Amino acid sequence: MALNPTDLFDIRSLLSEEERMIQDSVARFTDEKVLPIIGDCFDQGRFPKELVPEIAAMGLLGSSLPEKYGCANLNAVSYGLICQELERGDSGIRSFVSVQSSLCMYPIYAYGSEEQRMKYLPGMARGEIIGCFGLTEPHGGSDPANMKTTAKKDGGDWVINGAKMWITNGGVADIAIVWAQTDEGIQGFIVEKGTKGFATQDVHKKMSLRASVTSALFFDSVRVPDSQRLPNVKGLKGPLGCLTQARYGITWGPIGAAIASYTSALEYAKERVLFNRPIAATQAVQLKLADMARRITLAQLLSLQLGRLKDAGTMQPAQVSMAKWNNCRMALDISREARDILGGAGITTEHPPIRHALNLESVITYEGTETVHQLVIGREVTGINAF
Ligand code: TGC
Ligand code: FAD
Repeated sequence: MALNPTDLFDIRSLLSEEERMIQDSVARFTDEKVLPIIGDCFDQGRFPKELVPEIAAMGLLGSSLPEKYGCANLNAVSYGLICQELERGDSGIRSFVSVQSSLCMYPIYAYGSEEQRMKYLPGMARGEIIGCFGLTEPHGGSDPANMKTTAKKDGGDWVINGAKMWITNGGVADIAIVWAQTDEGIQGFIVEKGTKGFATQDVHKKMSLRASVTSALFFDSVRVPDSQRLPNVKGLKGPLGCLTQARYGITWGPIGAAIASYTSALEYAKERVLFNRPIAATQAVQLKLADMARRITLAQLLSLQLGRLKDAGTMQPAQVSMAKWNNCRMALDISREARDILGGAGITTEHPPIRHALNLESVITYEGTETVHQLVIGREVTGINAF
């Protein structure tokens, strides 16, 4: 029996019935709702906000959190499959879900008070409250310990000053999770849209993640009550703990982008006839396609094992770094190579590879650049910090 070209090792057989069902329903959503519009959204630089209610209704926001907060309580592998199928559509759609789930709902759940959880999480699960996560600052995102944004205690309030840069969802968000330096170390604050002194400005001229909103956030003596501070974490481990959640999902997402690019190149190569034969019949093109299939298979196995470790409660941040590095690099290389197989046709958004390749330039940079993750692995294996 012929093997499935996008699942050569029958990795689907390693999934539970429920995991397969979730993957299929998100795949259907991507095929029916995302793919028909996403090329135009990318061309127009438009985030398709109209998809948010359906994404929420499917239980994809905060999907790993408990039902008590209106969430689906799914396991880590299911969250990974959700990311994979959404990013088969576009990295921007997966980014929206990653930020809402892992970077905004997760810190409220993990570090927030019960009042904060009840106030925000059910509305966020319904997609009625959109969040953004402000960690990166204009002077350098790789070294967040060196943050300049401050929060000073003033009576029962906190006064926040500073700026954040490259913030996904910033301009469409109703709340921002903002990380600021305090006298007691880095702490997180929930700042609501409309709070005096809080402004956002969208980034334009992007050549990547064009179907996603990216913004700068400005804080000019923004006053918030202590009840908006996340009470249960202090120090860099707070935001880094959120990044571990989001990076985990990002190990899966690019597999979807790679599958979309590889499938597009495979179909094209079988139909494109040059020198009296389809280019798929040439050794040069077969080598490229075989290499794509090999790298996708390895990435699938890496993320699935990572998910099983996460579900077992034993996943380590360095393992996430290795998978984020490997899978982003794999997807970026494959989407560029797929673009090449399409020749001139590959340069327009009529075909997905160039859109994915451009998006993946962001995905390989955000949530820790490739170099940052390589240095995390270097530190893990040598015991020497080289940052
Ligand atoms: P370091 O000394 O290593 O650690 C400080 C404290 O944090 C703990 N820790 C972690 N905790 C959880 N998860 C992790 N991955 C952790 N890594 C470290 C660590 O144990 C320590 O705790 P404690 O209790 O001892 O204080 O910190 P460092 O300053 O040496 O930094 C290390 C480095 C470079 C790896 C870190 O700064 C880093 O990861 N930099 C990259 C920053 C980054 O990834 N920014 C992403 C911003 S958000 C984003 O891009 C969203 S895009 C989303 C989308 O649109 O989809
Ligand atoms: P820098 O940190 O200035 O890095 C520049 C270069 O230096 C990189 O090549 C890096 O690998 C290299 N480098 C860094 N350290 C070392 C070292 N020790 N040795 C050798 N080389 C090194 N941030 C948020 O907080 N929230 C968001 O929602 C968010 N969304 C984003 C969306 C998009 C589309 C993009 C592009 C970024 C987003 N980011 C977000 C920011 C992202 O996390 C940062 O861009 C990233 O962490 C890198 O920071 P930087 O851009 O300042 O680059």
